[in-house]
Amino acid sequence: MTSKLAALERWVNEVAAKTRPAQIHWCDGSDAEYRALVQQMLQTGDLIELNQQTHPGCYLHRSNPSDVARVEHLTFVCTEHEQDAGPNNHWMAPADAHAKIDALFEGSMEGRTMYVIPYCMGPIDSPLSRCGVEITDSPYVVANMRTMTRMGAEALARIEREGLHSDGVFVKGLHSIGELDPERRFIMHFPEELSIKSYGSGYGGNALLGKKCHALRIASFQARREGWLAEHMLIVGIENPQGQTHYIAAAFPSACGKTNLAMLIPPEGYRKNGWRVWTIGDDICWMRPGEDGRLYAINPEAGFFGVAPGTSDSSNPNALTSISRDTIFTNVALTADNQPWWEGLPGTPVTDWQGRPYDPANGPAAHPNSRFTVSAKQCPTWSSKAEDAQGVPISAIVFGGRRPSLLPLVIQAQDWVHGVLMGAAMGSETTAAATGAVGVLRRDSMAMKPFCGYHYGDYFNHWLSFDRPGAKLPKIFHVNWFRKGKDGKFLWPGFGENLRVLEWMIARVEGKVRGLETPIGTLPASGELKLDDLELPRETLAELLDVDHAGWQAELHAIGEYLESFGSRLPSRLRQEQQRVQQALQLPRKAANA
Ligand code: GTP
Ligand code: SPV
Ligand code: MN
Repeated sequence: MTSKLAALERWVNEVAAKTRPAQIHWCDGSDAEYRALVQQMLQTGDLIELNQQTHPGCYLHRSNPSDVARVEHLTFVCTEHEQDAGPNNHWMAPADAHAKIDALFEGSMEGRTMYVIPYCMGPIDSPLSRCGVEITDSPYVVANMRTMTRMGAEALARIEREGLHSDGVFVKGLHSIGELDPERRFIMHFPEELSIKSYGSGYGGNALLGKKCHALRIASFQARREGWLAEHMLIVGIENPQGQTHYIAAAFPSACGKTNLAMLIPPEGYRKNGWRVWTIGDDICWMRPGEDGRLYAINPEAGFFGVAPGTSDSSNPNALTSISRDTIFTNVALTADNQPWWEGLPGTPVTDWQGRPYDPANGPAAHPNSRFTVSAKQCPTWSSKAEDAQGVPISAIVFGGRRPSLLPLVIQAQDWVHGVLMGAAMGSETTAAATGAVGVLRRDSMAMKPFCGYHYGDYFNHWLSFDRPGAKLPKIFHVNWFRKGKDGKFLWPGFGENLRVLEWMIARVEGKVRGLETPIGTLPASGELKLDDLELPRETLAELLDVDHAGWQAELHAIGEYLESFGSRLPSRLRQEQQRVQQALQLPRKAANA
């Protein structure tokens, strides 16, 4: 198979001339193709068969130990003008970037197969979806892209249809694992050309180009031009006992709880009363205003590339059920009978993620950023609305991060502008999802620090622009599941219990509870959070909902300094909002939460 689309055919030929593969394979996305790829990877050792009795269709991939996470310091946004990439991105001039990475691609596929992967991000028939083609020399990437996107013949047909009768564009992504040498590794984005070049890594977001590279960095750039939003958000549907469903989109930084919230299982009392939770997406959300003024969202992905450690029957049974068959595991440990294992599961590891006999002296058995790749359809709470071409209407947008102190369990923004400030001000402790130090507090506006494909100042402005006549915007909230007590333990039980907080948000959206107004936003008033059957001491709740004025004054000051780092592109409306909250904090305190 080749393509009817001359532009695609030409690009594939150009890449082949440079990389000189032994052969070219156009991926059709069929089962037969997947089976053949798996067989081949079992032979080369790229995949290891897991216990087929307990885990049918499951395989383990061990990546190079120097290639286990995204590499932000090697990730570049290459716009014509440096200013357009912003201080939030590493920048290189497009000509220099092309020259640098093209030199690496020279002959890089010699002796290998070059795979051409047409894919669609979002339902094939959705006007919100966008297509791309990834060229790669990694069969592991092909197998993962097949699960994570709508890949193959149908996507190619859409690309050809769009290309033939308009100036329909597809995103061009070129990837080679190269030598897997960290010294010869770059992830380059050319948003103005709608193209990506990635060399030297075979891992997750560095290599599955449909995910962070396309669906966030390139898409955020496209979205700004076209009037929509591409966000690092889960999408979840909360159905109340009356059968009404509210859809919530939530932005948490990497490894801060998106997959878990998207697959939440209600506490027992809620289940008995008829509450249900529906999963639409766990990582990426594309939203645009519909004719009725509401924001409609799709999940551009078709699968989950989820964090394995911590996934257990008590934290996330839906994920555990999803990954009991037909799953690719990356960098997990093994038990004596060849089952996948990670910290948080029962049982005992005997082989660590690098294939060595397990020895606690070498650190955790599973890599902290070990992952599973699984089709979303295998999730017991997968919503049929996830395939809806129009998307789902969003009632609430939630921001949140790992904040051991200060940030209360939940706050509601007083309006859209205040909500944009809350998102812009987000901070979180870093995690193992990217290389570098873990547990360091950094600002991560809208959880997009590693993923916004343009200047954050312009991005904040784009967010503000949705507040216009006729818009029926979602309410905006900020949550913190990670507040710690003096003993260093989490104060809030989290996971399924988070539904209690979502219920309060929905009550606010529906105007059913009054809340308690404070200078930093609206918090649950006494008795509004339903805590039945939860043994949460009164003092703990008080601590979770406390507003420490002195601490917040310092926080607002730090937020102000952070915003100034975006210089003249910082919308003045956002600066004014920061000043408004800062001044509100200086007024004498109103009556405290009784
Ligand atoms: P990416 O896929 O990297 O974008 O991560 P994610 O945001 O989907 O994070 P995920 O849901 O995989 O959670 C990451 C880690 O946070 C896991 O170790 C979870 O156990 C932990 N976690 C998730 N939700 C909660 C919560 O409500 N409370 C606490 N304490 N930990 C949580
Ligand atoms: C993240 O780091 O936010 C992930 C994993 O979802 S990766 O696909 O590697 O970006
Ligand atoms: Mn993510």
